[in-house]
Amino acid sequence: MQRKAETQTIVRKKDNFSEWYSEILKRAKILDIRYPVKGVYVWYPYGYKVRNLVYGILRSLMDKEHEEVLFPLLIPKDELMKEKEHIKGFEDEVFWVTKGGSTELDIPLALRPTSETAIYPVFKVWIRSHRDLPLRIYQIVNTFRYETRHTRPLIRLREITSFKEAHTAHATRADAEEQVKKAVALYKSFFDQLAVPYVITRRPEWDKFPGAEYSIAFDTLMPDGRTMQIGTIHLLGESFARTFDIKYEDENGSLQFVNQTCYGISERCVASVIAIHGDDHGLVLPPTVAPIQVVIVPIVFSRKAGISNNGVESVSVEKACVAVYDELNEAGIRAFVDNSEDRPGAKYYRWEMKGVPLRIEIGPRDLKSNNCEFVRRDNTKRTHVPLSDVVPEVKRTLEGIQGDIHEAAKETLHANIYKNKSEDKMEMEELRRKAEHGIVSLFLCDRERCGQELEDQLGVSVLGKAVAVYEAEEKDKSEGECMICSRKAKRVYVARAY
Ligand code: A5A
Ligand code: ZN
Repeated sequence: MQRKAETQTIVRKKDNFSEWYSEILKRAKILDIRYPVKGVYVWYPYGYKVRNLVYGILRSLMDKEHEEVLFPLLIPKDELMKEKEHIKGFEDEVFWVTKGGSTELDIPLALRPTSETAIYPVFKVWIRSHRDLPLRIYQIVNTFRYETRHTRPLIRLREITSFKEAHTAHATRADAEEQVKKAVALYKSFFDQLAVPYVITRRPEWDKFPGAEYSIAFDTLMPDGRTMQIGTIHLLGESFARTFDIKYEDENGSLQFVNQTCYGISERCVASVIAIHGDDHGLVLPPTVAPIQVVIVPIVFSRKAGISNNGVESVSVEKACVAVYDELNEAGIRAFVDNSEDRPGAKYYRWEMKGVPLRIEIGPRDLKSNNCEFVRRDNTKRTHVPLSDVVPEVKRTLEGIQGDIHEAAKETLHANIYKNKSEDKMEMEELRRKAEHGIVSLFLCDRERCGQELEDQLGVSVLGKAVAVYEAEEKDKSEGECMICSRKAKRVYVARAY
């Protein structure tokens, strides 16, 4: 069969995830990786449409309680260097602009690796009184990080093109902590809408955001068994406020430092959608972010026995396709009629690769019985649907697909979390093997030395303690013995991480 031969040319996701991922980005026209700068890539039109739908969801969530702003890309060196902890974490990752033409600049300018040091000097002049608080802003911009580890499209970039960073300022620490919880809820809702499952952890002390009091991270599990951090939320407390002198006058007229938070998401969110849902035929897009939710294919050139390519029939089939398109369009569903000259098989292949959630086929025989055929991208199931029910049936089917791929992804994640019990007395070698397929939950104390040793022995990263406050399923307050030093310890998640 022709179609099979075409699809077989992709390496299987299970066999070589990394190669599969690169192939998909290229064939589904998401990202062109041929740009001649390391860690810097080009969005194709189709990829950019997916990106905009994903960020549209994020924007609409953010806009409820934040205002969008746009700060400059360039940060003067003296501002960037002010916060000691912050710069310690970032100095090796900064790109510098040092010349204007052939003239050395008086003050070198950094390309923002993140925008705390661009935004907070301005917060100092924006914030005067308690009436200016809470202040909640965000921007979606490009940021630059001179990553020295292996760069990867959408995952580890030197130019992050779609960095959503929120920055908030509050009167009290309690208000800031409340904001952290709200941000966690917001990110949950965002990733739920992408059908991307996650674990939420509080990062260990030695691996928090530079300048933060603590950091909370969302991690998802990639098909190769490694975790990827897809978003972080940081309680900054007063550290930046003290450095940048951000004060407000409280109700009694005395000056107080603000309490801050910040939280960020990059195009890793797009990478996670592609990686988690895609299969050996290409992308599988959740309907929420599919640029085309339904592709309508007229079956007029089919060589299937019994279907003639009669001119009259072709015309009425095409008319029926356009009528279905109009109805769907009217109902706010993103539809497309593929009336190109290609064989139906070539069309199927193309739209499967692009991850269109639902295909509707209409041929002369369907028309005679006033039917059409639905074919789901996620499970290839075929159903006959009366033409009069197309709109409600499409809505129902798209919801079904969204729910089913989300459930399947959650199942995969949870099936790959291995909970090690103290009494199991598992050997390190056995745990290391478990960590090759996913996340291991084990007892580890807070000391950095134990964390380092465990990371070395298992070849993993410590993700941190599960955030029990936010995750009903992680009510596990049990204590055990640290795997390394046998002192009292809490559970942490560890995994091989991207
Ligand atoms: N100012 C805060 C929000 C901040 O910068 N946090 S962060 O450093 O943790 O970055 C936020 C998120 O951006 C990370 O959780 C990660 O998902 C993503 N990210 C970080 N470096 C990246 C890179 N080089 N390429 C792609 N995404 C990256
Ligand atoms: Zn220990």
